[in-house]
Amino acid sequence: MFSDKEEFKSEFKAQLESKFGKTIDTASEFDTYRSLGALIREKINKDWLKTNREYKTNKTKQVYYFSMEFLMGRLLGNNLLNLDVLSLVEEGLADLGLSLSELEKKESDAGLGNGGLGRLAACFLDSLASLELAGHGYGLRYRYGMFDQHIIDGKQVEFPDYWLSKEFIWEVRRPEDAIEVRFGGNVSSTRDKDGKLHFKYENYEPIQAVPYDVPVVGYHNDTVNTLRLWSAEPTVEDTMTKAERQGVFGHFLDHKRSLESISDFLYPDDSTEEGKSLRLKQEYFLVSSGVQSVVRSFERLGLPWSSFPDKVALHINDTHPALVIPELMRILMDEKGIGWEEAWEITQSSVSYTNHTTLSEALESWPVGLVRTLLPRIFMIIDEINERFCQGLWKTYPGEFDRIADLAIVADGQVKMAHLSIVGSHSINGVAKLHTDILKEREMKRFYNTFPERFNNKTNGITHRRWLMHANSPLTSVITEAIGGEWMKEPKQLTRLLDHKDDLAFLDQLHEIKQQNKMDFAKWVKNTQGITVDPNSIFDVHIKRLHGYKRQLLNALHIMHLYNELKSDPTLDIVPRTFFFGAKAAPSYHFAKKVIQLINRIASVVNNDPDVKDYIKVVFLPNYSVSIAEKIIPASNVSEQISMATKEASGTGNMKFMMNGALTLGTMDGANVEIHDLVGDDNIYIFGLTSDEVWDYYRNGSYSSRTVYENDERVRHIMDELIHYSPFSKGETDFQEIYDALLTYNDEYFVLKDFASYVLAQKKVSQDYQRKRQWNLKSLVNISQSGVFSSDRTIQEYARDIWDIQRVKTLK
Ligand code: NBG
Repeated sequence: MFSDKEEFKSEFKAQLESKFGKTIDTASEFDTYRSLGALIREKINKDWLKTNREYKTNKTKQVYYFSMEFLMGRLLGNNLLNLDVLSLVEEGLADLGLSLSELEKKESDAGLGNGGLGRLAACFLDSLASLELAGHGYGLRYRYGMFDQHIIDGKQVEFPDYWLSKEFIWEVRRPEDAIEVRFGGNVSSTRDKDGKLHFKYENYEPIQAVPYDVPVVGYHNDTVNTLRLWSAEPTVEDTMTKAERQGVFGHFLDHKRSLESISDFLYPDDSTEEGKSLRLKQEYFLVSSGVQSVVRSFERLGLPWSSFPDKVALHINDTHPALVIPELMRILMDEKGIGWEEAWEITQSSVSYTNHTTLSEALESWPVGLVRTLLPRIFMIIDEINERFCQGLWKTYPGEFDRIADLAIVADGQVKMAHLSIVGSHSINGVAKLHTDILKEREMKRFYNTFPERFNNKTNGITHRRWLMHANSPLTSVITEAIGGEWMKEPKQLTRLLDHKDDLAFLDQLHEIKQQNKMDFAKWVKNTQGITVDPNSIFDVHIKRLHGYKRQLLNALHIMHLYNELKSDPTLDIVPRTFFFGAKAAPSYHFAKKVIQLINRIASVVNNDPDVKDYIKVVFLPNYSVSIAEKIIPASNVSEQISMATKEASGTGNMKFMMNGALTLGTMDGANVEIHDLVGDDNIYIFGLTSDEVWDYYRNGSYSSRTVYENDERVRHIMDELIHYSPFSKGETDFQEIYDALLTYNDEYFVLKDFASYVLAQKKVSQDYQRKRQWNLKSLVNISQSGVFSSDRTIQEYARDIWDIQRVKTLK
């Protein structure tokens, strides 16, 4: 790429002059960032071309990962790392008086996702390219990403995130590959002389899908895959006819705006389905442009249709892109003249589906009327899939009306997207062992009994390149000094760190790195929030979307309890702690916003009370994002993973913390169960109801939060503080809603039930933290076991079991 630092420097300066007409002295930071980006892009382009050529020449099977979300974060640093020029560039820039980390900040944090699901998609892309696998992402190029969160008067206020206002240097617009997507209209049918039905789609509204391609660079190989993001634009013909017909330019502008709105906003909600027709439009827009473009590429190979599944895998990330199934059927039948049975065989063998949640409110279903109006031909196909599926069931289970009604894709006036996804794909996977078991034994039991061979588990993972090597380079160096560098390509080798468990000097080094990371983070908190935090206190971190089941509230109530304890006994011996929170609430999720308000209220009380402020501190970090995660995780001691058991499908934050040496305080939920299995009881803090206990309570309906309130004086105290006069309520009714959710409505997420065991677990954390050496050993055990959670392992499993693809070596 660059033979040495000097070559980089001269190419960089030349770039700055030729592209931007600037010199180092006259360029703004943004100019320097752009020209560095442009230079790196030029280098990437060569490998990008080569990779694509190679895939074409060898007719390599391609995976297309369809996802409504890709939470990419910033790309510059990671690209430099993967290209093996990170330190060279860093040093070269330093020679020129520039700081790479400052330039990195100039890049917008691409927030095209809500949380775990979108970040998983981003980690998967990194692993696909790094493992030399031909896998690409298909998503939407939202003009506005995840909203920008501000805290004003202690409450969340949302601002639009216009991330494209700064040029996104990595994307390439490809108008030559644009695709027409059609909405509305009607379908007529005619029979030919052989009696075969032909469908004609008429009076539809056409919209152009224009792809913007983003290169995805593999780690120290020459593979560059593609993230293709589609943007909605009016078609030229449509624009002309509308403008002519209406004769009014103003109308045309309205029309243009309404078409473009399809790719305007990311829906900022990962838990409830808002049932908006715009969202359905977005989903079909992604699916139709994506599948059409995949079919186009396949046709260029000149192979028979029957080999489509040998060359193409279409993966749907949750049910949002489930319309891939009827869309592929439509193209194969209506455009390519293939009969139903063959088209179905091709579709089912190509499509696979990942389920990411069992929360019933997140299961997508669309009113039949809406689907029929917006996508008339697609609806006909879904209806036929449903008919045929139900007839098949009737043969296997004659007379079992209930079972068939339960499994149907179209029922009660709704199209059930999970059912469509299961019926139309050859593989259905959950994202952690417990989650997959819950799918098989409970949520999707009847489907599992019908198609047991389709169900499988793929425990999530995270890319260790971004989350350890890039986010925590001091730790990376120390690990490499101790065990050599093979772990970077083969993260399971991290287990070799266990050979150093008795090496006191090594344990001290781990400690020093953590301390330094904490100091750096404390500085950042001071600069950005104006809050002074003590790096010697325990950094206890709860970062994730705000949702009832994730129980930020349990953490908050515990802090109120600590405060009460300290106030009643100022001599209490307590290990100083800083509680950090980062969380966005969906704008329409009222309760979640109340919890944010409560956390901010607690922060203002605790941080300003001279009796307690040296012992506990609470920091709410506004606008939590991938970039903030990269800063705080390496500085964390305690990782809060305290969802109510059965509710968190996997969690992936838990894996990032563990890999950076933080200890998990968590319930036996999601992938925490697997973390616990790996590190053992001594190296994790488990508390709370287990999933079986939760099911038991559900079954016998015997949970009463009121009883907990009556029997636990601590709980009573806190609850009363929420609504009666106290420093937290300030005599207002702000938190009545929280009180009611917990007591009047019997505490849906068992917060009060798990309170006592959470307090105990937190005590144990404090005690153990004081024994520095043991704590560092626990930290080491966590790092050593984290290799399993590299997304490389996850992607290898998908490649082998679901997609049936092999490594391709990109030729030099
Ligand atoms: C989320 C789950 C997480 C899981 C991620 C990635 C959705 C719908 N689900 O537990 O809540 O880690 O998916 O699989 O966003």
